[in-house]
Amino acid sequence: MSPAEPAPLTDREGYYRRLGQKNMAPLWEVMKGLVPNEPVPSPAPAIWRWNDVQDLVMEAGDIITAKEAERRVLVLENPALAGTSCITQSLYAGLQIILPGEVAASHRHSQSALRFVLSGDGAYTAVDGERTTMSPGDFVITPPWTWHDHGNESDHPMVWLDGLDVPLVGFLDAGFKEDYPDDKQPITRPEGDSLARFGEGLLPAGHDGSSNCSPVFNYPYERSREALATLDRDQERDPCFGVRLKYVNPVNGDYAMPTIGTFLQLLPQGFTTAPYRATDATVFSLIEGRGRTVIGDELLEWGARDVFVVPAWSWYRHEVEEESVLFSFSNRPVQEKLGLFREERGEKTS
Ligand code: 1HN
Repeated sequence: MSPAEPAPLTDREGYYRRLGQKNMAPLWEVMKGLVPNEPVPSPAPAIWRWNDVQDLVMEAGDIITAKEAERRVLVLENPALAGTSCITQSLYAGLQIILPGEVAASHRHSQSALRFVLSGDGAYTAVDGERTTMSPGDFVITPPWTWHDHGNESDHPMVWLDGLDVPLVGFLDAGFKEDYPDDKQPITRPEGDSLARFGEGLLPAGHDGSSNCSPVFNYPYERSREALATLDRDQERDPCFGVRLKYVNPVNGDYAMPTIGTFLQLLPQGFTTAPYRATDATVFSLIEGRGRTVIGDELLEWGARDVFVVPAWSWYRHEVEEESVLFSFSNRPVQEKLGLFREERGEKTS
């Protein structure tokens, strides 16, 4: 047999077995899967409609206390990633419910977390010594390794969307967690302190600290909604995004958190976005409006408080029935910093 001829298959199998015994494997059998020509996303498009899940979310309040659960959350698990607690390959999402009088005890972890309030008014999150009272549409962050607890001193349940980089941190084997000795951490600054210091287009004179997380930890919907409405008046709408704003760290203009990028966008009534795809699988949540998103040949109809996910590198467009405001998050900051992020715009279809 000349050296150029491939070995018979049976010989290969025996060879592969002997490789396996030495913890080795032939790259040529797996290389196409390891290095695809373009992303082959494993998550599927999926939607959790508020009307479908609201009763189950409320029922969780009868099933377990916030104290026993530590966090009473229903994980939004991508149907193509069953059993992994992932909504995308790198992100976790869940719906958290906190009932009147409850406290979700203070802890901290390496994972970054965001809340986007869907329903209820008046519960609070405390982050590193300051409380913020939350309302629907508010975007709240919990930077890595900051103490945080939640409480509800209002007289109705509050539900919010949690987004965390749990799968990413797990992949890196870099996660730590610690419980605070008491349920509530001590409050050392008055409510509104960080917004006054950092959230008014001003910085404390002499401020020279820089951090990869925003010192603002609640971006109230009232303000961001008004900004969108003002900008929409001049009708300068991006064909793919309508009017879209990025939540930023006011100290350096970067994303509010290092691993999760967040946006808020307004899509006017009757607007259809131009096709778009990007390497960051994205979770969307509606705070107001009604419409649908077409992802490849899938169609997701959505309304207020629904949550849906668009996989990476999948063409999609939004078609808007009623003026809509969409919150979204993805791992885009990570991809940008690693030089991996790519996006592509298609032709406008209407
Ligand atoms: C967490 O700490 C919270 O603090 C919510 O509210 C959801 C999911 C996984 C891991 C930690 C919270 C979480 C979480």
